[in-house]
Amino acid sequence: MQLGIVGFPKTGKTTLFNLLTHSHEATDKFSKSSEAHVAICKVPDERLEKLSALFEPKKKTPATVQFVDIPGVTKQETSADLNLTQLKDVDALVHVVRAFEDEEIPHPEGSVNGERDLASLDLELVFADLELVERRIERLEKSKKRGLTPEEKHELDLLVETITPALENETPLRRVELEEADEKRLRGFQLLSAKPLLVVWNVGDGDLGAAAPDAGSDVQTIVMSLPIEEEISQLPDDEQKEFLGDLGLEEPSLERAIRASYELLGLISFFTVGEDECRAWTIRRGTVAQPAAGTIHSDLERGFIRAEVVEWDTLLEHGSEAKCRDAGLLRLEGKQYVVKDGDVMHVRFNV
Ligand SMILES: Nc1nc2c(ncn2[C@@H]2O[C@H](COP(=O)(O)OP(=O)(O)O)[C@@H](O)[C@H]2O)c(=O)[nH]1
Ligand SMILES: [Mg+2]
Repeated sequence: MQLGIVGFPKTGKTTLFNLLTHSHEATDKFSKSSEAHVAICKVPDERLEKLSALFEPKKKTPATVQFVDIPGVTKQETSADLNLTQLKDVDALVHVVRAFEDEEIPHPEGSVNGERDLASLDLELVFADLELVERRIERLEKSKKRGLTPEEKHELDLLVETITPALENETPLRRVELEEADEKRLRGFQLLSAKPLLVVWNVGDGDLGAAAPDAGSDVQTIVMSLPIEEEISQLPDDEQKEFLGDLGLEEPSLERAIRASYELLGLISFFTVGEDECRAWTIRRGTVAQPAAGTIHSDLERGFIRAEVVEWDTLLEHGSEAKCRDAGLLRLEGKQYVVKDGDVMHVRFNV
């Protein structure tokens, strides 16, 4: 699963990308890089830390997500240049908005105004979608001569009656409520304004307490200062705590942003534990036990018999799976069990 980091030039996208993925791509005051970067980010998870402290495994493996650092959007470009291909392929967007003042770093619009930038990126996404939708409508209209399939008819109605008016009204599609069948129909188009959105509001270091703007109930917003996050990440653990305390923060905002990204993608984690490895596995919320077992290994899915399941904190409290079993707290679940965030699973299988 991939998140695309988007925004105007010099808002801190590459800085954020480097922090998230421990990369060292060049950030720049003046020049503009046109290359996209892709890298993996470990998802911090206190539950995995605590389980690992109990089992002391040889290996500890966190969940990961991928981030793509997409070169900045510039206003002069038409929407066709909005790195569409790169944007289309990501599952969600992280919009880095510049809210920090710094005379040394020019802003393409000549002034710092986060609300304006927030709205104008949304508009770029909407225009790009409108273009795509119009092309699709044209094609379907042409096909009318040969006769449309019922599915094509549904699609045309949806595009003409619901989607086009919303986009013409400058409403991002993530804000439009659709029935599930229609949502599925749209998914194939990978429309940009329909993708889940996280806003990173990059403030000056004195403004950490500032309220983020209301970007709409459909959008999550995290206020942070990237230079401060950089500083935090370079400190040893104990000093980190103290520094965070001084700033009035409970944890690095970066960690909150990663978890928010994971949630944005609709992902949850279940765990496997043991002396060899404690590991977080990623599934979509709502996944049942058999395919969930398949993320560990295809044999486990194919030969699935049942799963022994216990919540991570129950396991921690009782100290071992055996003790949970004795206490009647280890549940036997079948193929159709909907796996929950934080479940520890042991899959019984036979191939
Ligand atoms: N003063 C200040 N400078 C920042 C902040 N965030 C990023 N920068 C600087 O802005 C410049 C552009 O950052 P970069 O991450 O390359 O932006 P991108 O063009 O969006 O990828 C770099 O010189 C960064 O060090 C910030 O919060 N405050
Ligand atoms: Mg960059």
